[in-house]
Amino acid sequence: MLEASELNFKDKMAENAKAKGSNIVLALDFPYEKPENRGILYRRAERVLEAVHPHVCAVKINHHLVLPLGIFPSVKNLVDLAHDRGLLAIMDCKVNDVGSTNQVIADYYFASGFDALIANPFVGWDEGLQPIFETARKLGRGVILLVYMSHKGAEEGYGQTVIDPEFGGQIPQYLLFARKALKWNADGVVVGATYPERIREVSNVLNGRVPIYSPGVGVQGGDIKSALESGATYLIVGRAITLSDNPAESAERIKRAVNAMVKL
Ligand code: NUP
Repeated sequence: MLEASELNFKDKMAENAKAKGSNIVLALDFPYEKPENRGILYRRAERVLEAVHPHVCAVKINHHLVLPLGIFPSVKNLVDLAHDRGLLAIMDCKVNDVGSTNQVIADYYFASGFDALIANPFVGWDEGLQPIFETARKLGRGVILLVYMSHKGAEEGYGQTVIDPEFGGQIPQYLLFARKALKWNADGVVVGATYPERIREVSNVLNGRVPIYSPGVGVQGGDIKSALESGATYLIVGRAITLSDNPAESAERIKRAVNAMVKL
């Protein structure tokens, strides 16, 4: 039976960022490895997590590790390690299906200890994301919504112009998603650091009530300063740390750069 927690995920993240002096979420991503090299991949992930944990407030795991390693026991062990080192753990599974399937996805990931899941608001509330929001609430876990992704094609979906169902007229899809994040009481939204102007627009809608997680700095071309100045709360950073020759040093350098610009 899963235990409910006192603080909600949003508040836990804010406290953790302050306590760790870092708003960086480590994306624990590595290139493809053949199935027979699963052990090497696991040990590499463990090593990077051990080295980098002093410089980040959370770790984000996705298919890069879940597909080759499986959640039980390997990914769960990494989540336990993250918790032991004082980090929160986010599963970037981009929940995107009908409610009954979303429920099973959430049950497995929450059972393996993840503190929050990332979900795609395109599937809507009724028979979509409602069940996972309800489960997350019961357990004190979080749901973070994709609002504008960091890649080039993001505009084709998140940037579509749609009819505003409440007020009429035209509105970009991502601003409707930002409104949904408020209405659904999401614990965060994802907006790519590669689109600082979108971060600013979303931030104006959210008005500090929902934190913005921003991936895409470094390898994808996003800039730390413009993401932060536009309103990003947390930076999600993967390859600039995980693939560097010295992950701890790279994470520390990014943390220092961030801390010179924002007060946590
Ligand atoms: O819009 C998004 N962009 C993005 O890169 C939403 C995401 N969840 N991500 C994830 O963030 C991506 O899957 C990867 O795990 C991480 C960014 O990694 P990197 O570009 O810093 O290596």
